[in-house]
Amino acid sequence: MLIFGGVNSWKDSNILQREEHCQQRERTNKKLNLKKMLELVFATNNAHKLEEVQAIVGSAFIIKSLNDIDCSDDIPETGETFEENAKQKTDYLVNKYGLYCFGDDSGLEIDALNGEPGVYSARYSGSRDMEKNIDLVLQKLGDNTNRTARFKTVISLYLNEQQHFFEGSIEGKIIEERRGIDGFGYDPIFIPNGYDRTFAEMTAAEKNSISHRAIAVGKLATYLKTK
Ligand code: ITT
Repeated sequence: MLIFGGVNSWKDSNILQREEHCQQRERTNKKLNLKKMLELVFATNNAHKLEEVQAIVGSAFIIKSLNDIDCSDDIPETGETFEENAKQKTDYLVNKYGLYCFGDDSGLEIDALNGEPGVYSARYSGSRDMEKNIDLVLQKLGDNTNRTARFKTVISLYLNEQQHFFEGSIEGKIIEERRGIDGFGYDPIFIPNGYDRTFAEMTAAEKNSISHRAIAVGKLATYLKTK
């Protein structure tokens, strides 16, 4: 009986050890699950924007693209403001996939064109062809000496059943001819105040340190770090 008792005690301590291992694994899994909450889907099909945002947010957060979740839908953007459009993007992902996510809407507002192209920036000329969109802006501005403009971004975040907005903008001016080959969109014709180079003449790091998106994403990242 003593021997059996001894074996049983040995078995008991083994079971206790295994239980301790299981609890340890559960604690680790819980930590990993908490980390998983920092995986967010960015509702965009624009690879440049995804790169810019990942560079600004850094490695503390895992940003997944629509591609990563096999979403090839053309998410509607029918709002009249950047805020409405950004929210439309996150609403779409929340309703269809139930995912924590963020989406942005950005664009260029030119004072002499009454805020155009604004929410129509991506398809100002009727197509996504940026050569045509820039041509149209330059043609509409003509030799108007009022060249003031700004890029704006509004980010909609859906996290923990709550909706948040983060905004960023950068003032500048529209020049008469394209300059530079980096960046995307209207970068070749936009010079931010305090600089003498267009966004397209800056390195990605330079643009990311001052851009409308950098400001909005910076606010998003600061908020996420509190989570
Ligand atoms: P998604 O909707 O898929 O995210 P998009 O290209 O439509 O990609 P936005 O709605 O945010 O991107 O921006 C609309 C347009 O505004 C974009 O296509 C560009 O032409 C212009 N734009 C936005 N951010 C810009 C930037 O940093 N530099 C130059 N142009 C920009």
